[in-house]
Amino acid sequence: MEGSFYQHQLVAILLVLALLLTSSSSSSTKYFKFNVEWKSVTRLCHTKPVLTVNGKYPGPTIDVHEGDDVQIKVFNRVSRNTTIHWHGVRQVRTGWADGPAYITQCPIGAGSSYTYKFKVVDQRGTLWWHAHFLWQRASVYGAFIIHSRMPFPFSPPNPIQRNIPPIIFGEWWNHDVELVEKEMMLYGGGPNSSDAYTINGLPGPLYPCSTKDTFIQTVEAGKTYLLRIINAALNDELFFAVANHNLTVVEIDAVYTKPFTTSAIMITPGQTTNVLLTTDQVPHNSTSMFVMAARPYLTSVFPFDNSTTIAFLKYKNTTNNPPMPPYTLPQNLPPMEDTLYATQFSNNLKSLGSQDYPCRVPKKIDKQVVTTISLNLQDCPSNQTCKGYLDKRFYASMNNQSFLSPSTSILESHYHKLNNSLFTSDFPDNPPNVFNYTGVNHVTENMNTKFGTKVLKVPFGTKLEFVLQDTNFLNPENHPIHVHGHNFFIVGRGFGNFDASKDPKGYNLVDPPERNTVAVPVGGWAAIRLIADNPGVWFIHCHLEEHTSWGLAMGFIVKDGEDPSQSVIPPPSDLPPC
Ligand SMILES: *[C@@H]1O[C@H](CO)[C@@H](O)[C@H](O)[C@H]1NC(C)=O
Ligand SMILES: *[C@@H]1O[C@H](CO)[C@@H](O)[C@H](O)[C@H]1NC(C)=O
Ligand SMILES: *[C@@H]1O[C@H](CO)[C@@H](O)[C@H](O)[C@H]1NC(C)=O
Ligand SMILES: *[C@@H]1O[C@H](CO)[C@@H](O)[C@H](O)[C@H]1NC(C)=O
Ligand SMILES: *[C@@H]1O[C@H](CO)[C@@H](O)[C@H](O)[C@H]1NC(C)=O
Ligand SMILES: *[C@@H]1O[C@H](CO)[C@@H](O)[C@H](O)[C@H]1NC(C)=O
Ligand SMILES: *[C@@H]1O[C@H](CO)[C@@H](O)[C@H](O)[C@H]1NC(C)=O
Ligand SMILES: *[C@@H]1O[C@H](CO)[C@@H](O)[C@H](O)[C@H]1NC(C)=O
Ligand SMILES: *[C@@H]1O[C@H](CO)[C@@H](O)[C@H](O)[C@H]1NC(C)=O
Ligand SMILES: *[C@@H]1O[C@H](CO)[C@@H](O)[C@H](O)[C@H]1NC(C)=O
Ligand SMILES: [Cu+2]
Repeated sequence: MEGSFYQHQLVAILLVLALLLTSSSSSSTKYFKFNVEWKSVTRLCHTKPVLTVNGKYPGPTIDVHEGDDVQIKVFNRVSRNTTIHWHGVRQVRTGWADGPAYITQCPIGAGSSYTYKFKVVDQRGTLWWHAHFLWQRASVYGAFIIHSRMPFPFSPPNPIQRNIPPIIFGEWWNHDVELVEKEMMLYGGGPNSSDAYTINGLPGPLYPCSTKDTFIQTVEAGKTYLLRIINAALNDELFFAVANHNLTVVEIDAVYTKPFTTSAIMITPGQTTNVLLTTDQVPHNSTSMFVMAARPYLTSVFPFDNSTTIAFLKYKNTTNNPPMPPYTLPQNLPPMEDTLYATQFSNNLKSLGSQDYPCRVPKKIDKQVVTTISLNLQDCPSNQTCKGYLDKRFYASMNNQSFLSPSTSILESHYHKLNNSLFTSDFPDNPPNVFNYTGVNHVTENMNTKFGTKVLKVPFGTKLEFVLQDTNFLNPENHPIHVHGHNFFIVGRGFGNFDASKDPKGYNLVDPPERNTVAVPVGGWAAIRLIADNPGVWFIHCHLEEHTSWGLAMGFIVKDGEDPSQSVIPPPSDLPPC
């Protein structure tokens, strides 16, 4: 009797212990404080006030675990409005915490604060955060790392070294970025190009007065490192390569991929890519530091920053003679116009699709929306001089709609069922005019757009396909289209015009890549599928900031479902007012 009592007690204690252990290893709430503040920063011998979080450029890294509740108190200490977006975090039912100004919230005013509260569900890997107000993300950005609670599904020969900083690409302007944007919108021309690309905020030694501002990553020989790569540049897609080292892609946008080894990657603004790098070189005095380089993947004929940023991978325990100019770029870095490379790279991306991480691509759809993504030329107001092409001004559109930001939050309007004509739910399902989208280069014909705040509204659970069709208006370009609140599957891509009778036959419905930002091929199309299972108001837009400013965007409303668990949660009490 006694023995069995003790046994029961022991079992009970063990159970309690087990519960404690599981609960401590499952979810918890992680708190962060973000102060948005100015910081004087010098690069390329130019000193200017830079908008930062906590005085850091780039901003602090957020580390959380899968399943965690996250609370980030953002205190706005500058005389500007601001918001922060947690790029790629799905925000299930918590659209209030998504961040795009006037889509899901009014901005956080000067001297005010707002606490973003959300849960990180069924995502693991590297994402990032950035300001989502005007062009503030030029300097207000950082990594958002979600640590998995499950073992890494790949086992390279060496144990994986994870604790090295992410590699974040950005752009630096010697002058005030706010003015660059203002000037662009005022005169209708293209924006001034950045003066440098940066790796972790540092331009590297290929720029004037910049050698001391070079990122150096120290590694040990014979190991395998996980590099978390983020493109936070405003307006440029980038190629990235490391001299003498191949990269094995294992994850994109916080979703595992089938591993594939490549000599370089292409990454658009908005995307993240995790790669494994094995330090298998035999370092000696003259090559103990290897050049890591990023430069644009270019599809635009307009002026742009065509420079190259470099950093170094430095093997430990070598003489480490500092590398001397001239620096040799990695031979494996693709040329800037290498669309073939970019295409092959994108074609190699596949979902892992394992038992633990199944690929949940919708095999059938309920609705298809075909939309052009286009640059436009708008006639210049008669009292103005415009600096776009042919004395007109640039705009951009989806299905010939240039998105105008409303003056209060669409999510609030939708949630409270306000009839304040803030937006209309009639985003066209198809291009209003059918023409040869990628045929002759349209430059002089009527290239105007319509202006408005149009959203696509679908019932909860809709299995949706978007066909994103580039056009030759002005200049075909590779556009990185980002969807908030949902990941999607890239089931097809191609050049020329999407052919509804032929192209769906070639779709990959087995292991298409899953991500939150797709590079739509230059002069081509991409078909993406998603399940609209996250109720709320979401922004869909080009992640080239200049194109978003010109209106290459739309709203996307997923209605509440029948079940209370399929509805937007009530707004938090500290939601900023307009
Ligand atoms: C943009 O570039 C032009 C030409 O170099 C210059 O005059 C202008 O001041 C620049 N604007 C900004 C905001 O840097
Ligand atoms: C990278 O991979 C390619 C193709 O698999 C191979 O030919 C090359 O030798 C590799 N380079 C390095 C530095 O390992
Ligand atoms: C490396 O440098 C050291 C000291 O400068 C020299 O003694 C050694 O011979 C060099 N080794 C190689 C492989 O160049
Ligand atoms: C970058 O553009 C400038 C101005 O158009 C040009 O002079 C220069 O040669 C270009 N550099 C590269 C590396 O293409
Ligand atoms: C590097 O040098 C340190 C100190 O001399 C030594 O402890 C370590 O084992 C060396 N590492 C490698 C990879 O050689
Ligand atoms: C042009 O005219 C419009 C309408 O009268 C006015 O709002 C705008 O400020 C004027 N723009 C310039 C540059 O003078
Ligand atoms: C919203 O307001 C407009 C204009 O006042 C009106 O025409 C429309 O019927 C209203 N819609 C609803 C759903 O109340
Ligand atoms: C579109 O224009 C291109 C280039 O002129 C041509 O090759 C193609 O056949 C045209 N497509 C259609 C559907 O007319
Ligand atoms: C877009 O809308 C404008 C303004 O109504 C119109 O002039 C133009 O023809 C339309 N373009 C296309 C491609 O539908
Ligand atoms: C900040 O946003 C509020 C709400 O939209 C607006 O009323 C105010 O004018 C903005 N202030 C600045 C400095 O842009
Ligand atoms: Cu774009």
